[in-house]
Amino acid sequence: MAADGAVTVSVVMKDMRFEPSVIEVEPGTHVIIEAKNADSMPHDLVFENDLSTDLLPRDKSATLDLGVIEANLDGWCSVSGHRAAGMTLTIEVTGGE
Ligand SMILES: [Cu+2]
Repeated sequence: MAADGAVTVSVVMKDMRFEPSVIEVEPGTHVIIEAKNADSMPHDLVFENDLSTDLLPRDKSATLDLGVIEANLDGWCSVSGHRAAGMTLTIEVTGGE
């Protein structure tokens, strides 16, 4: 954990999946995603709040600061067909209290 309590989560893009595909956090958690593409094709990571990584070629990484998470947040790969194929990532807020 960083000084402000930020949690950095490593996510790997591989075989048309995000691993992990669900990240559970307590409400109010500052989440930073470190995404790495370990697949042979390019991928990106886009969230419903419009935050996104660049399109990442193989072996490239990107850091995405999602800020403080208070509610579930859906993400996906915006490359055509990938979301439908299951390339999704959900930040899931747990009970917390
Ligand atoms: Cu993709």
